Order: sequence, then C-alpha cells, then structure tokens
Amino acid sequence: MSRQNIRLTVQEYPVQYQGESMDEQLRNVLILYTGGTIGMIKGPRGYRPVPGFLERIVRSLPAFQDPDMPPGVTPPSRYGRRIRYEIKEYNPLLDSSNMGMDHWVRIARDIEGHYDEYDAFLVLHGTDTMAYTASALSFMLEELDKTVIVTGSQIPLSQVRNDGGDNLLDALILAGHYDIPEVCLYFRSKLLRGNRAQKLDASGLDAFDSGNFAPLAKVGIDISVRWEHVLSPTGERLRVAPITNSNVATLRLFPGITKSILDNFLRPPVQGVVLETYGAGNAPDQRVDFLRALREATERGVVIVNTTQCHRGAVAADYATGAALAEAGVTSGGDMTPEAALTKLAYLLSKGFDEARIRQLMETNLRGELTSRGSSTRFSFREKAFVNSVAKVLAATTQQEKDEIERALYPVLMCSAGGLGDLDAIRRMVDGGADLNAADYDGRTALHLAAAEGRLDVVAYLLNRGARVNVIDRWGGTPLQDAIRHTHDAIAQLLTEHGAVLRSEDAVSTMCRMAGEGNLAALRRLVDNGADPSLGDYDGRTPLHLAASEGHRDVVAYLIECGAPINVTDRWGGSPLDDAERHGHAEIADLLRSVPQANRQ
Ligand code: ASN
Repeated sequence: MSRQNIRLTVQEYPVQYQGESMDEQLRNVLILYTGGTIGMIKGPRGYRPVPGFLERIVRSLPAFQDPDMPPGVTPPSRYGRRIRYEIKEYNPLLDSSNMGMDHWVRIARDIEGHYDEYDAFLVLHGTDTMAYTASALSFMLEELDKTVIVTGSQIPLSQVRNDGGDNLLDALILAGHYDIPEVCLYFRSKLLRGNRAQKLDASGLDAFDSGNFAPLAKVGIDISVRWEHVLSPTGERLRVAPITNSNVATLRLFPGITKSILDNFLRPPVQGVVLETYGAGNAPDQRVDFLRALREATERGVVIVNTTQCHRGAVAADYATGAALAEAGVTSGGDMTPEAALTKLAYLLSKGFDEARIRQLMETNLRGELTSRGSSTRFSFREKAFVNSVAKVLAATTQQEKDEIERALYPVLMCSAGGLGDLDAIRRMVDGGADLNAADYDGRTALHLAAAEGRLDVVAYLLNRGARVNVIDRWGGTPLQDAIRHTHDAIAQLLTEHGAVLRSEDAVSTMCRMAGEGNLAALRRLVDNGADPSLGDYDGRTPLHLAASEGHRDVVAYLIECGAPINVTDRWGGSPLDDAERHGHAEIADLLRSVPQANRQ
C-alpha cells in the first residue's frame, strides 16, 4: 500500500499549485539574518560577519533571483511557486557563540512583529549555538502555526566551495512550500525538529542530527515530509512568552566530581539545573555527599533535571544509580537533549510557575521535545485492537504503516474517550504517545468533549498534563464555552483557573444562543465570568432580543435585572419589545414595558 493511501492527516503534499493566480503562487518569507559563518568573510583575525555582504551575494545567485522579477523574488520552483523573501539583517551580526538569551527573545519578537505579513520565517544563525536558539524559540513561540526554520552553514558563502547556498536555498524552498507549524532546524538535507537537534560535528558539513527523533523531512531529488510526525497547527493566535530568567545551568557529570564543586554550582541564584548524567541517567549512588548536595538543592526549590550525556536514548530508572537521583528529588528529562531541557527550564521559570508545576511540565511533552514515557514499552493498549483491525482492512503491512494509522486514529479515539469520560483510555493513549491536543476534523479536542459532557476528572487530567486550555474548534468554540453551555460549573471554574478566557466576540454569540435556548443557568455563568449582556452580535441582536423572541420570561427578567438595555435596536430597527409582540409573547411584552424609562438604555 502506498503512503498516500494511509496518510490521513489534513495536510496534503505537495500543495496543488496548478490554477493558482500569480499572487497565490508567491509565498512571502522573512529571513532574519542574525550572523554566523554563512555570511562571514575572512579577515586578519579569522572569519567575521560583514554587514550587507550576505544580501548582496544571495541576490547575485540565479537560484535566489529571477532577473525578470523585482528584487527578492526567486524563479518558479518545480511546483510553479515563487518565493518572495526579504532579509532583515541584525546589527551587530553575531558569531552565535556571542549570543545570549536576550538574542533569542529578539528573534521571537521579530517573528511576532511580522507574523501577519509573512507566510513563513527563516532564521540565519551560526551553528555553534543554533540548537539552543531553535529549542528556545520552540518554547517561546506559543501557538505557532507557521513554519520557522533556523539554518546556517559550516563554510561561508564567500568561499567558492560552501554549504551555505544549498542550506539556504533548501530551507527557503521548504519554508515557501510546506506548512510545518514548528520551529525546525535545516542542515545538509535534513529538516530536524528544532528542540530535538544537536550540533554533533565541528567540521563536517552534516553537522546536526536529532538522535531521538527522525528528521521531519529529507531533501533529496524529492522532498519527503513525515507528515504524521509534524505537530498540528493550533488555530490560535501566536503568543511570545519571552525567556527572561537566566538562572539556569548545565552540569556535565564526570568521575570524581567533588561535593564542593557541586555545592558551589548549585548555589543561588541558580534555580534550574540540567544534569548531564551517564548512560541511561546514572550518577554515583555510593557517593552519599554527592546525593546529599543534590537533595539539599532540590529541597531549597532548585529544579534539577536528569538528561543523558549520550546522543541517543533516554534516562530510565533501570539502575540503582539512576533511582538514587530520583530519590534526591531530581526530575527525569526523558529523552530530551540538554539544549532542550535547559531552554525549557528557562522558559518555565520565566513564566513564573511554581517549582511543582515546573517539575511536572519538565516531564510533559510541550512541543514535541520529549517522547512520552511508556511509549516505547507498552504492555496493554486496548485501543490497539481497534487500530489493528483498521490496519487490517487497509492492508497495512509494515510497522510504519500501522504506526501511521494509529496516529491518524488517535484524535478520534482521544475525543471519544474524552466525551465518554474514559480516563483510563486517555491515560493509555497519552502514555502511548498520543497528542493531548489531538483535534478531530472539526478541531474538537478531548478537552472540548470532556468539558461539554461534564467529565471533571478527564478535564483535570488533561489540564494537569498541559493540554491547551483555549483551543478553538472549527466554529471558534472553546472548552470553557462548552462547559458553560452545558452548565458544568465546576469544570468552567477549573478551566478558568488554568487560564481559560472568554473572548468577548465568542461570549456575545454564546450569550445570544443561550438566551434564545432559554438556558438561564448558562447565561448566568457567562455573565459571572465577565460577559457583558448588553452587547449585541453582528446584526445588533442582543441576548434580550433572543430571549424576547423565543418567549423565555425568566431569561428576560434576569437580563432586565442585569441592566441590559431595553430600547436597543437591531440592524433592522427592531427592539426586544417588537420581538416579543411579533411572536405573541404578551407577558414578556408587558414585562419589558414595565421597566421605567430611566432604566431602559
Ligand atoms: N562560529 C560560528 C557561529 O556559530 C560557526 C558557524 O556558524 N558555522 O557563528
């Protein structure tokens, strides 16, 4: 069976370009040029970036500039699409070894500031700290739904033989054709997930790899994207959560490390430490002094995260030497890279979460940086039977095909388990690698369903595991709206405590609907949550119009009590009183007439 038949994700590859107008064939890409070898020229003290040079050389290359087009437009690709790019050069241009956390924030802010003007973003960056920047951006860019690719080169474009031209062109083509709503790192024919990537080679051209996660795409004669592993777009508005807390550090263990070195290292202001341990997360369990130093720090509130020094594999509690660390209060970093763990720690600390929440989120997969625990060893998975029978019908033979089917079915299974309140099934699927935020065709997630059906334990579990609280479905509906609509007050409250907000435009339409349906309890809950009952929808219809038309006397009385305007008119000049009279609700008409003139506006 071909891949095409079993790929059930929404995205199509490649996008069809035939029949697109000229404007549609153009994709706008912003290139943020921060520095790095790619744009360097040899000077007396070695390579250094030179302002203006990169743009000049790029525009002189035929692959980047169609001579018949305005500056910054490429010739058409094999899919008939041109890319219009702009290069925003940073000042100063930096060797990435000179970059700090404020530079990450600047890049994130630039993406945010130009988010609506461009379809995708490239970040040209030095290779030395590229994996850190890519990881940091992946966390800071919350609700990202456009492609961001970080790239650079080992040999500058100024050299005759270089890898900069290919890396830049491939990354530009990827950004200009594919919707991969993630922060990626492109190098030498591989598109890696940014927070999984590491620089492994100081001199080779194939300098980056992601040991625990296969590339998202490979560029050869064809470009093949592993769509089933690409994160789904959230449909929400991008938010930047800047990394402002730099009290984090990485400590690579070595045989013979002394207690005093450790004590000094763990001293304030350090709040978060990534411990790079041996093998599968091991440290000397016979060193009481060493373990005591760690315990004292964790008891003081320092979050210490265990990652492995190895490029592949994860920390696991297989050895007594690893278990000792857990007993000392050290959090498991699973299969995260030290780069991802460090930037994630800084991100969570910057968000101001308390220590318990940070520990929990360090063990939670937020942006694909972490393979959920248990996903490799699974002893029981009842949903698997269903997946297997679908696989059989589709005649999937290879494990990869079966995995793809499983992933494609997860959203449906998660939503149905959410609606049914089957917490065990949800747990099994999440442990088996299912995305907490997996959405069905209508953009509904397990959280929507559980909120609508009043499954408090499922809602609590999903929120604690980090599910997106303000996720919207195809009709703009949020879990909070679902909870309110179905009058699940405890759930609405829990969602609110986890940051759920009622957007005013959503609140108006939900209020009108509730008023029209005579759902007084839900309407009350909306107003209690800050919705303004005097607002009208696009047609100027207010909740009072709807309640008066449909004859819901109790709702009308409640709205009058809230001070909702009586004399308000809709787009066609009709007032709530007109509606009541037109639909023969005499009692309601009397009630409306009884409101003193002074209180009618
Ligand atoms: N030192 C350079 C940098 O990170 C290395 C490179 O880009 N290849 O900026």
